[in-house]
Amino acid sequence: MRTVYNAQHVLHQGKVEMFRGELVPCFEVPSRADYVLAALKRRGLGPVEEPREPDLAVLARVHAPRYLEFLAGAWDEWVALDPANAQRDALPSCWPIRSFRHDVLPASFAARMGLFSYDAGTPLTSGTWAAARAGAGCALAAAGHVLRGERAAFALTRPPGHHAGVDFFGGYCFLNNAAIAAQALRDAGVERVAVLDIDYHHGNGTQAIFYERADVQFTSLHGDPHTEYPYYLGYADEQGAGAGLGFNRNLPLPRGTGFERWREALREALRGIADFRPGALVVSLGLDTFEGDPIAGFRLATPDYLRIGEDLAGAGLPTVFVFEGGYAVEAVGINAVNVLDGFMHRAG
Ligand code: SP5
Ligand code: ZN
Repeated sequence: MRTVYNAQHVLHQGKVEMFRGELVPCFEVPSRADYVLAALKRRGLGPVEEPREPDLAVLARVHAPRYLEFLAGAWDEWVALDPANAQRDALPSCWPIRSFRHDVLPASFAARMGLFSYDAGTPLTSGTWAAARAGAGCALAAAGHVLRGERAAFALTRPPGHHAGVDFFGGYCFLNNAAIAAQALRDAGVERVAVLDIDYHHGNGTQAIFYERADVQFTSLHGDPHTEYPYYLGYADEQGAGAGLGFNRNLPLPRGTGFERWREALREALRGIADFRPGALVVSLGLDTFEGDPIAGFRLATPDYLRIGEDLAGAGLPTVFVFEGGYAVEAVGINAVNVLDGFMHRAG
């Protein structure tokens, strides 16, 4: 399997995120991608390439132009507020929730940070835009390989993407790489695309992007939002709306879920995907389902990821894997590569 690697990921290095009233060191660190790359090479999984920069017009197939413009200029605006800001991450602290206006674009940078985000855990840094944009390019290039007939391809990038919506960042995500890949497959003529999200956290951004569409089906296996981040989306009764009714499926599982039960949910998800008869599959590949993950609560073990890859290959679909979460950094590489390795074994 070919890997499209975002060498620019290191440009995004958040220092701190808000947690229980304190700024704590970021969980989403550059070494995550380094561990995956090292494990890929050790396993000899296939060629690793770096893509070219994507056009902004392609990103605008998923994201709002005013959001992309904001991201592109945000760091310069932040530093213009105070030169000392060059040493600090930008974090939002004020949000326009119910009863506030969303149509007005405020002049204040702090106000726009809040307008375009939903949590205080997602620092915007000097290299965030460059890293995120190059990462979207990886997702597009991986989709391109699959369109040209490859069985599967892997977009290895950070920051992750599945929490980012049409016009908001959050959950360590800025551009929704999986959604951008799915839209690229649609734009190239694949009539129906399935997105399967197996990160521990519900893919609220991806769900929201496709919620009213029948051409992209979204299925997610995740920690029950009653207790788990992102809390406000990911419940089983969210089935899509309008033309998209019936094309969204959430399978929340309780904190503490082990592999046997998780795998039953995966198989249930795969049955729903088969019924949709998609031409391609995009997998949001989070590895924070691992028992050793510091911010999540499932109990999957390293060998289980081989079985996941095998089950995914059993769907028989051209597949784009997109790297998402996974914060037990020393295990994230082996676990990710186990999925891909299991997939290729079963795919033959
Ligand atoms: C892509 C992805 O996996 N994003 C996840 C974002 C989660 N951010 C909120 C983290 C809440 C952390 N709770 C920590 C418990 C530590 N003991
Ligand atoms: Zn996650």
